Amino acid sequence: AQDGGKLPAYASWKDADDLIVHTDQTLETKRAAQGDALVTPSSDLYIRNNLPAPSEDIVADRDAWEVQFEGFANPGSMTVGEMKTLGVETVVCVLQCSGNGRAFFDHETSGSQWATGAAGNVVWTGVPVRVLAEAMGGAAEGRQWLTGTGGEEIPAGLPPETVQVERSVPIDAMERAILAWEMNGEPVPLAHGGPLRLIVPGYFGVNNIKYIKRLALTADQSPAKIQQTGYRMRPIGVEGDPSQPSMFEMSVKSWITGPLEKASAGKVQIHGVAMGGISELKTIEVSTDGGETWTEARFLGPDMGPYAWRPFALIADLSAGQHTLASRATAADGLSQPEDFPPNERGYGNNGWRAHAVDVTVS
Ligand code: MSS
Repeated sequence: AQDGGKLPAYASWKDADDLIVHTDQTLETKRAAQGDALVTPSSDLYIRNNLPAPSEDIVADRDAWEVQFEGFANPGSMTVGEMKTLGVETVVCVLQCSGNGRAFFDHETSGSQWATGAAGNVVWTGVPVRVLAEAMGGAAEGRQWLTGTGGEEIPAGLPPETVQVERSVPIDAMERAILAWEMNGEPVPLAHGGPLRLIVPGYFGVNNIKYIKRLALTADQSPAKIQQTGYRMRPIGVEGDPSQPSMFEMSVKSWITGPLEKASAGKVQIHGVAMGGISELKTIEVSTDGGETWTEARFLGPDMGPYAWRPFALIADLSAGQHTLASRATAADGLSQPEDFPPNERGYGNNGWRAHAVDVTVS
């Protein structure tokens, strides 16, 4: 990773000082930059592309972007302009890559070494998928999956299913999914999937298809590699296969964003962000002694809904010396972050509190 490296052209409008450039396709938000922000500014939000981003041409006339709808009683195509007349809803949710926290595993993993910064809290506005489904007469018979297809050009000579970004999620997710044309109050930037993006609140990043060109209710999961064998939770050394859990629902998680290295002895404000995953957040605790003892911290600011993150803070009295600061969130469903999350082949899903702890020198 290059600190403050050069931003790729399609993301040149971002704040280079707040980002780590892993590759042209993977930019991470610095942990300190995440701070105690309620909403992640678009200029700081991470990027993860499986394929090169499409050309800016696709956002020249946003309302003309057309999506193919299949698997409904009355299927067909619709433009963004037409969708805007059907309904609108805003949802705040955490966008987080399946591999966020990968860098904290002890075993070697392929893929970008994300620490905490492949995640952000984002405001999305668009039409609910259930409203679109109603307009098209509901689901055709026997449909089990909501399948979205990305609008990237498939490089010539490659069989589409090997590279196409196409993901299926269980059809129930349709109740809260939206097709979004706005992000943080502005048209969705190309880098984040404009002109139109599928948002599945509570689900890992990979399921939130950018520049969506087809939305289908299907009987089976997509045949794409990214669905069949990719993004599967599997033991180290084991190949991906469809019987393994797919990276769908996110888990409860939190991390401290400051202080990260140094603090002055006395009263110190320890802050960070916490998310419930698929469930609402209940409590957040902080430890200043590496998990021996825990104190309940306070959420800062409003609750922006069950899929949003919440900044938190605790004022602690810290003596000079080394302190290991950790945070542990508990969701309304009763689940808490585990001390350690099991290592797995691709380094997915890490929400272990110990791995996310920070060693701070107090003087
Ligand atoms: N979409 C599309 N179309 N393409 C691609 O590549 N990726 C994924 C999602 N979606 C893609 C899509 C992923 S994988 C992620 S994380 C996300 O997206 C990210 O986002 P942004 O906006 O941040 O870049 Mo992992 O689980």
